[in-house]
Amino acid sequence: QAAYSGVNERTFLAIKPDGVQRHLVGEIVRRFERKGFKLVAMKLMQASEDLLKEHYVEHRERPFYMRLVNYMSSGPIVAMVWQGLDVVKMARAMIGETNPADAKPGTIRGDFCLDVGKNVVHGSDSVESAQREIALWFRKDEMPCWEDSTEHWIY
Ligand code: ABT
Ligand code: MG
Repeated sequence: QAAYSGVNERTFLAIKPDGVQRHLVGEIVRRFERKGFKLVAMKLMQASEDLLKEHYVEHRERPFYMRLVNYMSSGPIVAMVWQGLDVVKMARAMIGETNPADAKPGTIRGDFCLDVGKNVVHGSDSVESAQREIALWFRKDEMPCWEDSTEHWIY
């Protein structure tokens, strides 16, 4: 797995089943596009229980682990990879706090949800998590190469 940094930093984002059901896909994708990040990969998929258990392996001892896996497998997810300067940290800032009650207005969770157990979107919490999650969710041939011609206006 290549190490990405600087303007090539990558993160894994996912629109959770509630986000898809509530027709928030366009709204969420739009925010990351307008910010200036580059879309590297995207697929609508039904995640398997095994994949979700692995994705949330850090929480396996927590009481909410199986509820979380069930929720995440309750409908299709939009799995995505986005790229750009500090994208891991900036995407987390755009997503907002885990608990929507603490998420500031203007963030995705601050604007679109109420419940910590249905918080619309996932973002990797570190560059290391991002690398692990991208490798878990995407094959290399699902990330086509393309030049973003606006990049010289962004950096
Ligand atoms: P994710 O982006 O889904 O990983 O959320 P985030 O990193 O903001 O928060 P963490 B701590 O990783 O929570 C993962 C999911 O677990 C849910 N959760 C968390 C609970 O339901 N109860 C809790 O007490 C905690 C700490 C919220 C997250 N997913 N959802 N929805
Ligand atoms: Mg997390």
